[in-house]
Amino acid sequence: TGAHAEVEFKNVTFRYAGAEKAAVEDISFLAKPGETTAIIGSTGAGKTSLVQLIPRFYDIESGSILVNGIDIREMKQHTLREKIGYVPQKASLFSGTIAENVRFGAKDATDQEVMDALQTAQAIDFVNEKEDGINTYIEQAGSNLSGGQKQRLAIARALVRKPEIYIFDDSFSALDYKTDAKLRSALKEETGNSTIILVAQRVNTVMDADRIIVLNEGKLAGIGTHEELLKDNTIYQEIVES
Ligand code: DUT
Ligand code: MG
Repeated sequence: TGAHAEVEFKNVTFRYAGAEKAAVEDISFLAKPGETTAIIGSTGAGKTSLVQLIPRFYDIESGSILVNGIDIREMKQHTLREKIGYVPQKASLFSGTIAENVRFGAKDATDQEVMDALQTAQAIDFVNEKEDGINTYIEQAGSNLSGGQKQRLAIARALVRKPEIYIFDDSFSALDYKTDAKLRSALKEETGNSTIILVAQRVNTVMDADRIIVLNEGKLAGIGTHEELLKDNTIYQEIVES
């Protein structure tokens, strides 16, 4: 039910201007609505580069990226980006209240919608502990918040937009294991038929994903569930053991 967006990569290769080596090389996969597609790989593997191709921050060199079967190069940028809730690896908050920061994702969101997004993002408890709640002022773009608190506000900012596609680039890395698990389970419950694309470096964060894409030096080293990859993917096994 509702709007949904399937994301398909078909033999996608991407190179930064002037770079000798492709950052993303011949990648194909399908991310389905209502499911979580995780991307794991060591630092520099190309995870951020790959997900930034979806909102078309960069154009690819060859292959194609399709959203609901339509090549994103044939879509209006506005139409494409409206579908996407992108939480960048370095979440940036601005000096202003918590509510203003969350509402940055959707200007006309009501206080209740802001609260609901904070609830799903597992941020409501620390926000409520503050005297001014969602009207608490964020100093100097976040100097009075922890890294994990900032990440959760950035996640709430994406949630309040109710996009068809969520992209979380390492957005759980500063969270403890318990909060990480609670957040992922709340996301599953609250995001309905949206497509979730989740980048991570630790196995715990990707274990329950419907499919895990293993990236290694820009190339696809495997796709499967945790159990499947654990059985026969040496790169994944190395990540698990590290
Ligand atoms: N790269 C550039 N220019 C950029 C960004 C990255 O040349 O503006 C290179 C560095 C690296 C490759 O692209 O060799 C992939 O980088 P990316 O940031 O995509 O890797 P990651 O998997 O997201 O690494 P991390 O886990 O450290 O975020
Ligand atoms: Mg990255």
